[in-house]
Amino acid sequence: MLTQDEIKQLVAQQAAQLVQNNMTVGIGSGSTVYWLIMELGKRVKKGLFFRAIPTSKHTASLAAQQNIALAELNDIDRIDITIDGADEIDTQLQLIKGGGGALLQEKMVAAASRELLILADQSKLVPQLGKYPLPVEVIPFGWKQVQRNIRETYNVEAILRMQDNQPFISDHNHYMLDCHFERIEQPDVLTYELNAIPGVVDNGLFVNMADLALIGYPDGKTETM
Ligand code: ABF
Repeated sequence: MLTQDEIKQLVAQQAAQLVQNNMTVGIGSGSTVYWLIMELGKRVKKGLFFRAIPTSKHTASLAAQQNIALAELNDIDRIDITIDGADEIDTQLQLIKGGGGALLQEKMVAAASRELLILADQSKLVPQLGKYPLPVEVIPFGWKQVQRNIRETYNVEAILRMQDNQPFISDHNHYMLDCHFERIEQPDVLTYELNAIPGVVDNGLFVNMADLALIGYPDGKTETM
């Protein structure tokens, strides 16, 4: 039986084969994408050339270490494919993302892509989104008002993410509220409602964005959905 990390490596190896010469590729963030970057690095060593649009500073740095050419989102027209991880995936391929704190750039890169492929081990599959706390990225100014608004509107805990006893700061200098919805009945409605709250930058619901998910299982099998 494969460990969770071995499953992540397996799906990353398969996904890396989809990248072809001269493509522009969005590269997600997280522990599954780490393996993707390592695989792509091996292919670059053998002569593959593609442009990567990273979704976080961490991904940019890992990709640069693997001699992958980086490009700015502002400098390209469309991204051929973005390959990323997720925190939860439901049966309709709706996602919760942002556990790693990079949801804003991940969503902007995904939105500029012709195709969004999600890589995950089976533990990410859920019948309904919401058990994983939904990250909501907020402007630090007045963040407590946003927290109060979410708590009172939805009767859920909205907890300021901390790191080393300080508020977690995203790549774009925002805070993150992790919102314990438990069950999200209508992701499409919730994403618009949350983003309409003044002070919210974006939230981790990716609705109707993923085209395909490559899921790995402990027995070494993979399936696309
Ligand atoms: C990323 O993948 C983030 O949105 C998410 O938090 C993370 C989780 O996946 P992994 O298990 O690959 O670290 O895209």
